[in-house]
Amino acid sequence: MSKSDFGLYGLAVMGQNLVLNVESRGFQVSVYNRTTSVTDDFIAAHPGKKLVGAHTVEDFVQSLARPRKIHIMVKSTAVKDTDRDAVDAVIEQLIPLLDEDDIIIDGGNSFYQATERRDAYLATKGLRFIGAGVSGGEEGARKGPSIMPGGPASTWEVMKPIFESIAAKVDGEPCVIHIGPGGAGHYVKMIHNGIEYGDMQLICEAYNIFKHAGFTTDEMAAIFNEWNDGELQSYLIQITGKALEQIDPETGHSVVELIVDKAGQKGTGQWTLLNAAENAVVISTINAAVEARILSSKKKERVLASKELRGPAPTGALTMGDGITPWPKEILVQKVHDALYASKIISYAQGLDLIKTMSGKKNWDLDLGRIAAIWRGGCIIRARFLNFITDAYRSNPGLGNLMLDPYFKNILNGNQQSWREVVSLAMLNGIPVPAFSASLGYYDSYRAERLPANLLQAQRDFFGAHTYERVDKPEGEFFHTDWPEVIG
Ligand code: NBP
Repeated sequence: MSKSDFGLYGLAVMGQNLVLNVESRGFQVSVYNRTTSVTDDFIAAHPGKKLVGAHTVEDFVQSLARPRKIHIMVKSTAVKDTDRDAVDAVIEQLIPLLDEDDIIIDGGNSFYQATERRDAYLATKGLRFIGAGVSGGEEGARKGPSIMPGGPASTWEVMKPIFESIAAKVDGEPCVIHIGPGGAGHYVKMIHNGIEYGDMQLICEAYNIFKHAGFTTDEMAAIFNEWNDGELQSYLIQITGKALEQIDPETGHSVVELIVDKAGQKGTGQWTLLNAAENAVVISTINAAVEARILSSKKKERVLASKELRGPAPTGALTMGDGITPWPKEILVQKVHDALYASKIISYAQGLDLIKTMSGKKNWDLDLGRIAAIWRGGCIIRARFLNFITDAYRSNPGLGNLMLDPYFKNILNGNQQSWREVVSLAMLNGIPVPAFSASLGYYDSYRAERLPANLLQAQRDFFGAHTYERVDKPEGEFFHTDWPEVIG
Protein backbone atom coordinates (compact mmCIF):
# COMPACT_ATOMS: atom_id res chain seq x y z
CA MET A 1 0.00 0.00 0.00
CA SER A 2 1.20 3.55 -0.72
CA LYS A 3 2.32 5.74 2.13
CA SER A 4 -0.21 8.18 3.58
CA ASP A 5 -0.03 11.94 3.15
CA PHE A 6 -1.22 12.70 6.67
CA GLY A 7 -1.42 10.96 10.02
CA LEU A 8 -3.88 11.64 12.80
CA TYR A 9 -3.34 10.48 16.37
CA GLY A 10 -6.44 10.64 18.60
CA LEU A 11 -9.74 9.50 17.20
CA ALA A 12 -12.22 11.20 19.55
CA VAL A 13 -14.92 13.47 18.12
CA MET A 14 -12.58 16.15 16.72
CA GLY A 15 -10.01 13.70 15.38
CA GLN A 16 -12.53 11.52 13.53
CA ASN A 17 -14.15 14.50 11.85
CA LEU A 18 -10.83 16.04 10.85
CA VAL A 19 -9.73 12.75 9.31
CA LEU A 20 -12.88 12.58 7.22
CA ASN A 21 -12.37 16.18 6.15
CA VAL A 22 -8.72 15.62 5.13
CA GLU A 23 -9.61 12.39 3.31
CA SER A 24 -12.44 14.07 1.44
CA ARG A 25 -9.90 16.52 -0.08
CA GLY A 26 -8.05 13.68 -1.81
CA PHE A 27 -5.41 12.82 0.80
CA GLN A 28 -4.72 9.35 2.14
CA VAL A 29 -4.83 9.42 5.95
CA SER A 30 -3.36 7.02 8.52
CA VAL A 31 -5.02 6.94 11.92
CA TYR A 32 -4.05 5.77 15.37
CA ASN A 33 -5.85 5.84 18.71
CA ARG A 34 -4.61 4.65 22.10
CA THR A 35 -7.67 2.44 22.49
CA THR A 36 -7.35 0.35 19.34
CA SER A 37 -11.00 -0.72 19.20
CA VAL A 38 -11.83 2.93 18.46
CA THR A 39 -9.57 2.75 15.40
CA ASP A 40 -11.14 -0.51 14.24
CA ASP A 41 -14.68 0.83 14.67
CA PHE A 42 -13.78 4.01 12.82
CA ILE A 43 -12.22 2.19 9.86
CA ALA A 44 -15.14 -0.25 9.73
CA ALA A 45 -17.64 2.61 9.74
CA HIS A 46 -16.00 4.22 6.67
CA PRO A 47 -15.42 1.56 4.03
CA GLY A 48 -14.02 2.60 0.67
CA LYS A 49 -12.20 5.64 2.02
CA LYS A 50 -8.47 6.25 1.71
CA LEU A 51 -7.86 5.44 5.37
CA VAL A 52 -5.16 3.30 6.97
CA GLY A 53 -5.80 2.12 10.53
CA ALA A 54 -2.77 1.25 12.67
CA HIS A 55 -2.71 -0.79 15.89
CA THR A 56 0.75 0.30 16.99
CA VAL A 57 2.43 3.68 16.96
CA GLU A 58 5.32 2.05 15.04
CA ASP A 59 3.02 0.86 12.23
CA PHE A 60 1.30 4.25 12.22
CA VAL A 61 4.58 6.12 11.77
CA GLN A 62 5.86 3.69 9.17
CA SER A 63 2.70 4.10 7.09
CA LEU A 64 3.40 7.80 6.48
CA ALA A 65 5.22 9.43 3.55
CA ARG A 66 8.18 11.64 4.47
CA PRO A 67 8.43 14.25 5.73
CA ARG A 68 5.79 12.75 7.99
CA LYS A 69 2.94 14.99 9.03
CA ILE A 70 1.35 13.79 12.26
CA HIS A 71 -1.58 15.71 13.66
CA ILE A 72 -2.21 15.02 17.35
CA MET A 73 -5.80 15.49 18.52
CA VAL A 74 -5.83 14.32 22.14
CA LYS A 75 -6.95 15.83 25.41
CA SER A 76 -4.74 18.73 26.49
CA THR A 77 -4.61 19.71 30.15
CA ALA A 78 -1.17 21.28 30.77
CA VAL A 79 -1.46 24.86 32.01
CA LYS A 80 1.95 25.38 33.63
CA ASP A 81 5.53 24.99 32.40
CA THR A 82 5.92 22.03 34.73
CA ASP A 83 2.68 20.25 33.68
CA ARG A 84 2.92 17.26 31.36
CA ASP A 85 -0.21 15.92 29.69
CA ALA A 86 -1.40 13.49 26.98
CA VAL A 87 0.10 15.69 24.24
CA ASP A 88 3.55 15.33 25.87
CA ALA A 89 3.03 11.58 26.30
CA VAL A 90 2.19 11.22 22.61
CA ILE A 91 5.17 13.36 21.57
CA GLU A 92 7.49 11.16 23.66
CA GLN A 93 6.09 8.05 21.93
CA LEU A 94 6.67 9.58 18.51
CA ILE A 95 10.17 11.06 18.95
CA PRO A 96 12.19 7.82 18.74
CA LEU A 97 10.21 6.70 15.70
CA LEU A 98 10.51 9.87 13.61
CA ASP A 99 13.20 11.11 11.25
CA GLU A 100 14.73 14.54 10.91
CA ASP A 101 12.35 17.23 9.61
CA ASP A 102 9.21 15.18 10.23
CA ILE A 103 6.39 17.41 11.44
CA ILE A 104 4.23 17.07 14.54
CA ILE A 105 1.11 19.23 14.69
CA ASP A 106 -0.77 19.66 17.96
CA GLY A 107 -4.34 20.57 16.98
CA GLY A 108 -5.80 20.42 20.50
CA ASN A 109 -6.64 23.33 22.75
CA SER A 110 -3.16 23.51 24.23
CA PHE A 111 -2.00 26.36 26.43
CA TYR A 112 0.31 28.51 24.31
CA GLN A 113 3.18 28.30 26.82
CA ALA A 114 3.08 24.50 26.62
CA THR A 115 3.27 24.88 22.84
CA GLU A 116 6.34 27.09 23.16
CA ARG A 117 7.99 24.55 25.44
CA ARG A 118 7.24 21.72 22.97
CA ASP A 119 8.41 23.79 20.01
CA ALA A 120 11.80 24.40 21.64
CA TYR A 121 12.11 20.79 22.83
CA LEU A 122 11.29 19.24 19.45
CA ALA A 123 13.75 21.56 17.72
CA THR A 124 16.50 19.96 19.84
CA LYS A 125 15.39 16.60 18.42
CA GLY A 126 15.59 17.84 14.82
CA LEU A 127 11.81 17.68 14.47
CA ARG A 128 9.42 20.39 13.31
CA PHE A 129 6.37 21.44 15.29
CA ILE A 130 3.18 23.35 14.62
CA GLY A 131 0.78 24.34 17.42
CA ALA A 132 -2.55 24.84 15.67
CA GLY A 133 -5.74 26.07 17.27
CA VAL A 134 -8.76 24.50 15.58
CA SER A 135 -12.18 26.06 16.03
CA GLY A 136 -15.63 25.02 14.90
CA GLY A 137 -16.35 21.98 17.03
CA GLU A 138 -17.37 18.69 15.48
CA GLU A 139 -19.15 20.19 12.46
CA GLY A 140 -16.30 22.58 11.70
CA ALA A 141 -13.76 19.78 11.90
CA ARG A 142 -15.78 17.76 9.37
CA LYS A 143 -16.84 20.48 6.93
CA GLY A 144 -14.17 23.14 7.36
CA PRO A 145 -12.81 24.66 10.57
CA SER A 146 -11.01 27.91 11.18
CA ILE A 147 -7.39 26.96 11.83
CA MET A 148 -4.82 29.05 13.67
CA PRO A 149 -1.37 27.48 13.16
CA GLY A 150 1.75 28.79 14.85
CA GLY A 151 5.35 27.72 14.26
CA PRO A 152 8.16 28.35 11.79
CA ALA A 153 7.01 29.86 8.48
CA SER A 154 8.98 27.18 6.57
CA THR A 155 7.03 24.40 8.33
CA TRP A 156 3.77 26.18 7.59
CA GLU A 157 4.66 26.17 3.88
CA VAL A 158 4.84 22.35 4.00
CA MET A 159 1.47 22.10 5.78
CA LYS A 160 -0.23 24.86 3.80
CA PRO A 161 -1.75 22.72 0.98
CA ILE A 162 -3.46 20.37 3.44
CA PHE A 163 -4.59 23.06 5.89
CA GLU A 164 -5.87 25.35 3.15
CA SER A 165 -7.84 22.52 1.55
CA ILE A 166 -9.57 21.46 4.80
CA ALA A 167 -10.28 24.95 6.21
CA ALA A 168 -13.60 26.75 5.83
CA LYS A 169 -13.74 29.22 2.91
CA VAL A 170 -15.20 32.73 2.90
CA ASP A 171 -15.33 34.55 -0.44
CA GLY A 172 -12.95 31.87 -1.71
CA GLU A 173 -10.37 32.65 1.00
CA PRO A 174 -9.41 29.74 3.28
CA CYS A 175 -9.95 30.42 6.99
CA VAL A 176 -6.37 29.61 7.84
CA ILE A 177 -3.20 31.67 7.78
CA HIS A 178 0.19 31.26 9.32
CA ILE A 179 -0.51 33.16 12.54
CA GLY A 180 3.08 33.58 13.72
CA PRO A 181 5.99 31.75 15.33
CA GLY A 182 6.03 29.44 18.37
CA GLY A 183 2.89 29.56 20.48
CA ALA A 184 1.21 32.36 18.48
CA GLY A 185 -1.41 30.03 16.95
CA HIS A 186 -2.55 28.56 20.23
CA TYR A 187 -2.41 32.01 21.79
CA VAL A 188 -4.77 33.45 19.18
CA LYS A 189 -7.07 30.44 19.61
CA MET A 190 -7.14 31.15 23.35
CA ILE A 191 -8.21 34.77 22.76
CA HIS A 192 -10.75 33.55 20.18
CA ASN A 193 -12.26 31.42 22.95
CA GLY A 194 -12.26 34.37 25.37
CA ILE A 195 -14.11 36.45 22.78
CA GLU A 196 -16.51 33.54 22.31
CA TYR A 197 -17.24 33.66 26.07
CA GLY A 198 -18.03 37.38 25.74
CA ASP A 199 -20.33 36.91 22.74
CA MET A 200 -22.25 34.12 24.44
CA GLN A 201 -22.72 36.01 27.70
CA LEU A 202 -23.92 39.16 25.90
CA ILE A 203 -26.53 37.12 24.03
CA CYS A 204 -27.63 35.50 27.31
CA GLU A 205 -28.04 38.92 28.93
CA ALA A 206 -30.23 40.10 26.04
CA TYR A 207 -32.34 36.94 26.43
CA ASN A 208 -32.63 37.54 30.18
CA ILE A 209 -33.91 41.10 29.67
CA PHE A 210 -36.52 39.83 27.20
CA LYS A 211 -37.53 37.11 29.62
CA HIS A 212 -38.01 39.61 32.44
CA ALA A 213 -39.98 41.82 30.05
CA GLY A 214 -42.44 38.96 29.63
CA PHE A 215 -41.54 37.76 26.12
CA THR A 216 -42.47 34.19 25.31
CA THR A 217 -39.82 31.74 24.14
CA ASP A 218 -41.34 31.85 20.65
CA GLU A 219 -41.13 35.65 20.61
CA MET A 220 -37.50 35.49 21.69
CA ALA A 221 -36.67 32.88 19.04
CA ALA A 222 -38.23 35.16 16.44
CA ILE A 223 -36.14 38.14 17.64
CA PHE A 224 -32.86 36.22 17.39
CA ASN A 225 -33.86 34.78 14.02
CA GLU A 226 -34.57 38.27 12.76
CA TRP A 227 -31.33 39.64 14.19
CA ASN A 228 -29.52 36.94 12.27
CA ASP A 229 -30.58 38.67 9.06
CA GLY A 230 -29.03 41.97 10.11
CA GLU A 231 -25.78 43.43 11.37
CA LEU A 232 -25.67 40.96 14.29
CA GLN A 233 -25.67 38.00 11.87
CA SER A 234 -23.49 35.32 13.42
CA TYR A 235 -23.37 31.63 14.17
CA LEU A 236 -24.03 32.25 17.87
CA ILE A 237 -27.11 34.41 17.21
CA GLN A 238 -28.31 31.80 14.72
CA ILE A 239 -27.99 28.87 17.14
CA THR A 240 -29.61 30.94 19.89
CA GLY A 241 -32.74 31.37 17.75
CA LYS A 242 -32.73 27.68 16.87
CA ALA A 243 -32.15 26.63 20.50
CA LEU A 244 -35.08 28.76 21.67
CA GLU A 245 -37.34 27.06 19.10
CA GLN A 246 -36.55 23.61 20.41
CA ILE A 247 -39.38 21.85 22.22
CA ASP A 248 -38.84 18.91 24.55
CA PRO A 249 -40.89 16.02 23.10
CA GLU A 250 -41.48 14.52 26.54
CA THR A 251 -42.94 17.58 28.28
CA GLY A 252 -43.83 19.90 25.42
CA HIS A 253 -41.83 22.66 27.15
CA SER A 254 -39.01 24.75 25.73
CA VAL A 255 -35.76 22.79 26.04
CA VAL A 256 -33.87 25.96 26.95
CA GLU A 257 -36.21 26.58 29.90
CA LEU A 258 -35.70 23.00 31.11
CA ILE A 259 -31.92 23.37 31.26
CA VAL A 260 -30.37 24.00 34.68
CA ASP A 261 -28.79 27.48 34.81
CA LYS A 262 -25.27 26.31 35.71
CA ALA A 263 -22.65 27.07 33.04
CA GLY A 264 -19.63 24.85 32.47
CA GLN A 265 -16.23 25.91 31.18
CA LYS A 266 -13.01 24.21 30.18
CA GLY A 267 -10.48 26.89 31.09
CA THR A 268 -9.56 28.87 27.98
CA GLY A 269 -11.59 31.87 29.21
CA GLN A 270 -9.76 31.85 32.52
CA TRP A 271 -6.39 31.56 30.73
CA THR A 272 -7.36 34.66 28.74
CA LEU A 273 -8.10 36.57 31.94
CA LEU A 274 -4.79 35.60 33.52
CA ASN A 275 -2.92 36.61 30.38
CA ALA A 276 -4.71 39.97 30.27
CA ALA A 277 -3.82 40.63 33.92
CA GLU A 278 -0.17 39.72 33.26
CA ASN A 279 -0.08 42.19 30.38
CA ALA A 280 -2.16 44.95 32.06
CA VAL A 281 -4.78 44.89 29.31
CA VAL A 282 -8.42 45.52 30.19
CA ILE A 283 -10.76 42.81 28.91
CA SER A 284 -13.66 43.61 31.21
CA THR A 285 -16.36 42.14 28.93
CA ILE A 286 -14.61 38.77 28.68
CA ASN A 287 -13.83 39.01 32.38
CA ALA A 288 -17.51 39.55 33.17
CA ALA A 289 -18.42 36.60 30.95
CA VAL A 290 -16.03 34.23 32.69
CA GLU A 291 -17.18 35.42 36.11
CA ALA A 292 -20.83 35.09 35.09
CA ARG A 293 -20.20 31.41 34.35
CA ILE A 294 -18.47 30.99 37.72
CA LEU A 295 -21.36 32.64 39.62
CA SER A 296 -23.92 30.63 37.66
CA SER A 297 -22.25 27.43 38.77
CA LYS A 298 -22.89 28.33 42.43
CA LYS A 299 -26.55 27.47 42.06
CA LYS A 300 -27.18 26.35 45.65
CA GLU A 301 -25.67 29.55 47.08
CA ARG A 302 -27.74 31.64 44.66
CA VAL A 303 -30.97 29.91 45.56
CA LEU A 304 -30.24 30.59 49.23
CA ALA A 305 -29.33 34.23 48.57
CA SER A 306 -32.47 34.74 46.47
CA LYS A 307 -34.46 34.27 49.67
CA GLU A 308 -32.24 36.54 51.78
CA LEU A 309 -31.10 39.46 49.63
CA ARG A 310 -33.63 41.93 48.37
CA GLY A 311 -34.01 43.31 44.83
CA PRO A 312 -36.33 46.05 43.61
CA ALA A 313 -39.96 45.64 44.68
CA PRO A 314 -41.79 43.69 41.96
CA THR A 315 -44.16 45.86 39.97
CA GLY A 316 -45.39 43.21 37.54
CA ALA A 317 -43.60 44.91 34.66
CA LEU A 318 -40.23 46.44 33.92
CA THR A 319 -39.96 50.02 35.09
CA MET A 320 -37.49 52.86 34.69
CA GLY A 321 -38.17 53.86 38.29
CA ASP A 322 -41.00 55.80 39.93
CA GLY A 323 -43.43 53.52 38.13
CA ILE A 324 -42.39 54.77 34.70
CA THR A 325 -43.06 51.93 32.29
CA PRO A 326 -40.50 51.80 29.52
CA TRP A 327 -40.91 51.30 25.87
CA PRO A 328 -43.26 49.11 23.82
CA LYS A 329 -41.83 45.72 22.92
CA GLU A 330 -40.52 46.64 19.47
CA ILE A 331 -38.66 49.64 20.89
CA LEU A 332 -37.20 47.53 23.69
CA VAL A 333 -36.04 44.97 21.10
CA GLN A 334 -34.31 47.70 19.06
CA LYS A 335 -32.61 49.16 22.13
CA VAL A 336 -31.38 45.77 23.34
CA HIS A 337 -30.12 45.08 19.81
CA ASP A 338 -28.16 48.33 19.87
CA ALA A 339 -26.78 47.65 23.35
CA LEU A 340 -25.72 44.16 22.30
CA TYR A 341 -23.97 45.40 19.18
CA ALA A 342 -22.13 48.13 21.06
CA SER A 343 -21.08 45.70 23.80
CA LYS A 344 -19.89 43.19 21.21
CA ILE A 345 -17.69 45.85 19.61
CA ILE A 346 -16.15 46.54 23.02
CA SER A 347 -15.50 42.84 23.61
CA TYR A 348 -13.64 42.50 20.30
CA ALA A 349 -11.80 45.79 20.83
CA GLN A 350 -10.53 44.41 24.14
CA GLY A 351 -9.61 40.96 22.79
CA LEU A 352 -7.77 42.45 19.83
CA ASP A 353 -6.00 44.90 22.11
CA LEU A 354 -4.71 41.94 24.11
CA ILE A 355 -3.51 40.17 20.95
CA LYS A 356 -1.78 43.36 19.79
CA THR A 357 -0.08 43.79 23.17
CA MET A 358 1.21 40.20 23.26
CA SER A 359 2.27 40.42 19.63
CA GLY A 360 4.46 43.41 20.50
CA LYS A 361 5.83 41.80 23.63
CA LYS A 362 6.72 38.52 21.90
CA ASN A 363 7.72 40.07 18.53
CA TRP A 364 5.11 37.89 16.82
CA ASP A 365 4.15 40.59 14.30
CA LEU A 366 0.53 39.40 14.23
CA ASP A 367 -1.79 40.77 11.56
CA LEU A 368 -5.10 41.58 13.29
CA GLY A 369 -6.96 42.10 10.00
CA ARG A 370 -5.96 38.69 8.66
CA ILE A 371 -6.75 37.07 12.01
CA ALA A 372 -10.26 38.60 11.95
CA ALA A 373 -10.60 37.37 8.35
CA ILE A 374 -9.97 33.71 9.27
CA TRP A 375 -12.58 33.96 12.04
CA ARG A 376 -15.25 34.79 9.43
CA GLY A 377 -15.87 31.13 8.63
CA GLY A 378 -15.68 27.73 10.28
CA CYS A 379 -15.38 28.90 13.85
CA ILE A 380 -17.85 29.52 16.66
CA ILE A 381 -17.50 33.32 16.56
CA ARG A 382 -18.03 33.58 12.79
CA ALA A 383 -20.05 36.68 12.08
CA ARG A 384 -20.79 39.27 9.41
CA PHE A 385 -19.31 41.88 11.71
CA LEU A 386 -15.82 40.36 11.30
CA ASN A 387 -15.79 41.71 7.73
CA PHE A 388 -15.79 45.22 9.19
CA ILE A 389 -12.94 44.35 11.55
CA THR A 390 -10.95 42.96 8.62
CA ASP A 391 -11.66 46.15 6.65
CA ALA A 392 -10.71 48.33 9.61
CA TYR A 393 -7.24 46.78 9.91
CA ARG A 394 -6.74 46.48 6.13
CA SER A 395 -7.36 50.19 5.69
CA ASN A 396 -5.38 51.13 8.81
CA PRO A 397 -2.91 48.44 9.95
CA GLY A 398 -1.73 50.76 12.74
CA LEU A 399 -5.24 51.21 14.19
CA GLY A 400 -4.90 51.80 17.94
CA ASN A 401 -8.24 50.66 19.33
CA LEU A 402 -11.00 49.14 17.23
CA MET A 403 -13.47 51.65 18.71
CA LEU A 404 -11.67 54.44 16.86
CA ASP A 405 -12.17 52.95 13.39
CA PRO A 406 -14.72 55.16 11.55
CA TYR A 407 -17.29 52.36 11.09
CA PHE A 408 -17.18 51.21 14.71
CA LYS A 409 -16.97 54.75 16.08
CA ASN A 410 -20.20 55.59 14.24
CA ILE A 411 -21.99 52.53 15.61
CA LEU A 412 -20.86 53.29 19.15
CA ASN A 413 -21.80 56.96 18.92
CA GLY A 414 -25.17 56.02 17.44
CA ASN A 415 -25.97 53.21 19.90
CA GLN A 416 -24.62 54.62 23.14
CA GLN A 417 -27.89 56.18 24.27
CA SER A 418 -29.86 52.94 23.85
CA TRP A 419 -27.01 51.06 25.50
CA ARG A 420 -27.22 53.32 28.59
CA GLU A 421 -31.00 52.98 28.72
CA VAL A 422 -30.85 49.19 28.51
CA VAL A 423 -28.18 48.94 31.23
CA SER A 424 -30.19 51.37 33.40
CA LEU A 425 -33.39 49.42 32.82
CA ALA A 426 -31.70 46.17 33.79
CA MET A 427 -30.10 47.68 36.89
CA LEU A 428 -33.32 49.35 38.06
CA ASN A 429 -35.14 46.06 37.74
CA GLY A 430 -32.48 43.91 39.34
CA ILE A 431 -31.60 42.02 36.16
CA PRO A 432 -27.90 41.13 36.14
CA VAL A 433 -26.12 42.47 33.05
CA PRO A 434 -22.46 42.14 34.01
CA ALA A 435 -21.13 42.03 30.44
CA PHE A 436 -23.36 44.82 29.06
CA SER A 437 -22.44 47.08 31.99
CA ALA A 438 -18.72 46.18 31.97
CA SER A 439 -18.62 47.03 28.26
CA LEU A 440 -20.33 50.36 28.85
CA GLY A 441 -18.01 51.10 31.79
CA TYR A 442 -15.01 50.45 29.54
CA TYR A 443 -16.44 52.69 26.83
CA ASP A 444 -17.08 55.55 29.24
CA SER A 445 -13.70 55.17 30.93
CA TYR A 446 -11.82 54.96 27.64
CA ARG A 447 -13.49 58.09 26.28
CA ALA A 448 -13.14 60.09 29.53
CA GLU A 449 -10.72 62.95 29.19
CA ARG A 450 -10.40 63.07 32.96
CA LEU A 451 -10.91 60.12 35.31
CA PRO A 452 -10.94 60.23 39.11
CA ALA A 453 -7.44 58.74 39.17
CA ASN A 454 -6.20 62.12 40.45
CA LEU A 455 -7.89 61.34 43.77
CA LEU A 456 -6.48 57.83 43.66
CA GLN A 457 -2.98 59.23 43.24
CA ALA A 458 -3.61 61.53 46.19
CA GLN A 459 -4.62 58.51 48.29
CA ARG A 460 -1.50 56.60 47.22
CA ASP A 461 0.72 59.54 48.02
CA PHE A 462 -1.09 60.03 51.34
CA PHE A 463 -0.46 56.54 52.70
CA GLY A 464 2.63 55.49 50.77
CA ALA A 465 4.42 58.65 49.52
CA HIS A 466 4.08 57.22 46.01
CA THR A 467 4.20 60.75 44.48
CA TYR A 468 2.09 62.14 41.62
CA GLU A 469 2.34 64.28 38.50
CA ARG A 470 0.54 67.66 38.28
CA VAL A 471 -1.68 69.04 35.53
CA ASP A 472 0.14 72.38 35.76
CA LYS A 473 3.69 70.98 35.56
CA PRO A 474 5.58 69.11 32.80
CA GLU A 475 4.91 65.38 32.41
CA GLY A 476 7.50 63.24 34.18
CA GLU A 477 7.99 65.60 37.17
CA PHE A 478 6.82 63.95 40.36
CA PHE A 479 5.57 65.64 43.53
CA HIS A 480 4.80 64.66 47.07
CA THR A 481 2.55 66.45 49.56
CA ASP A 482 3.05 66.42 53.31
CA TRP A 483 -0.47 65.25 54.07
CA PRO A 484 -1.94 65.83 57.55
CA GLU A 485 -1.46 63.07 60.05
CA VAL A 486 -4.49 60.84 60.58
CA ILE A 487 -5.01 59.50 64.06
CA GLY A 488 -6.98 56.34 64.78
P1 NBP B 1 -10.87 14.70 24.02
O1 NBP B 1 -10.31 16.01 24.45
O2 NBP B 1 -11.99 14.13 24.76
O3 NBP B 1 -9.65 13.63 24.04
C1 NBP B 1 -9.90 12.27 23.80
C2 NBP B 1 -8.76 11.67 22.99
O4 NBP B 1 -7.52 11.78 23.71
C3 NBP B 1 -8.99 10.18 22.77
O5 NBP B 1 -8.54 9.85 21.48
C4 NBP B 1 -8.11 9.54 23.84
O6 NBP B 1 -7.74 8.23 23.55
C5 NBP B 1 -6.94 10.47 23.78
N1 NBP B 1 -6.03 10.36 24.92
C6 NBP B 1 -6.18 10.71 26.21
BR1 NBP B 1 -7.73 11.35 26.95
N2 NBP B 1 -5.12 10.49 26.97
C7 NBP B 1 -4.21 9.98 26.13
C8 NBP B 1 -2.88 9.54 26.32
N3 NBP B 1 -2.27 9.61 27.50
N4 NBP B 1 -2.22 9.03 25.25
C9 NBP B 1 -2.83 8.95 24.04
N5 NBP B 1 -4.09 9.38 23.80
C10 NBP B 1 -4.78 9.89 24.83
O7 NBP B 1 -11.22 14.72 22.46
P2 NBP B 1 -11.88 15.87 21.55
O8 NBP B 1 -13.09 16.44 22.19
O9 NBP B 1 -11.97 15.29 20.20
O10 NBP B 1 -10.78 17.02 21.54
C11 NBP B 1 -9.46 16.81 21.08
C12 NBP B 1 -8.68 18.10 21.27
O11 NBP B 1 -9.31 19.12 20.46
C13 NBP B 1 -8.69 18.64 22.70
O12 NBP B 1 -7.49 19.29 22.97
C14 NBP B 1 -9.81 19.65 22.69
O13 NBP B 1 -9.67 20.64 23.69
C15 NBP B 1 -9.68 20.22 21.29
N6 NBP B 1 -10.90 20.82 20.73
C16 NBP B 1 -12.11 20.24 20.95
C17 NBP B 1 -13.26 20.80 20.41
C18 NBP B 1 -14.60 20.16 20.60
O14 NBP B 1 -15.59 20.77 20.16
N7 NBP B 1 -14.68 18.96 21.19
C19 NBP B 1 -13.16 21.96 19.62
C20 NBP B 1 -11.90 22.51 19.39
C21 NBP B 1 -10.78 21.92 19.96
P3 NBP B 1 -8.62 7.01 24.11
O15 NBP B 1 -9.72 6.80 23.10
O16 NBP B 1 -7.68 5.87 24.16
O17 NBP B 1 -9.14 7.39 25.46
